[in-house]
Amino acid sequence: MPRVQLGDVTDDTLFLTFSYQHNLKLFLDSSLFEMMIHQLSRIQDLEIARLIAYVVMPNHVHVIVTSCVPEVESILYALKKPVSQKALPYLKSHFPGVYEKLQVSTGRKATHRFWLWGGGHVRAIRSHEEIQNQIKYIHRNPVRNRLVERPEDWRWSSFRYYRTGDPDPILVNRPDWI
Ligand code: NI
Repeated sequence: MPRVQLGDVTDDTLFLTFSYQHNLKLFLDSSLFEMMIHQLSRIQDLEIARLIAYVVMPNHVHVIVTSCVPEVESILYALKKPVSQKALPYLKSHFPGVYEKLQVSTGRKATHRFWLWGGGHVRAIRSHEEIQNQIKYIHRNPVRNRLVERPEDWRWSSFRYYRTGDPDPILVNRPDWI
């Protein structure tokens, strides 16, 4: 994972992307999406990071956060670990064929891995303009991937909050200059 130096004004703002094992579409029903959404809201409650925008896609997640901790790894860990702990048993019982595909062998031991190995992609966002562009990028992701026709039709993003102030499913920290 690239090291990101935190500390300057907008340097605390991070664009995080992480994918599921083998880039599979693992978010197969609303329970799985809700596990990720729940964890996004948890990192705010735990004051690990403040959410600015997010989208949960069937095979990856994009999040823009303002970090409240010095280590990016802590944010990623807090977001990913609890989700895989819940999602793996859920996939095992509801989608056993998919669960089987997640098996990886580490040395002699076979295990199942939910997240793509390697931590994901982390980038510091350096300007207001860039934050604005990345928020648009995130919100349009489901449209670009032809999942829905309009960004507001995708339930698992912060778009509706930006458009209407609707805090469901998560209240995010919309910068006041947007
Ligand atoms: Ni994407």
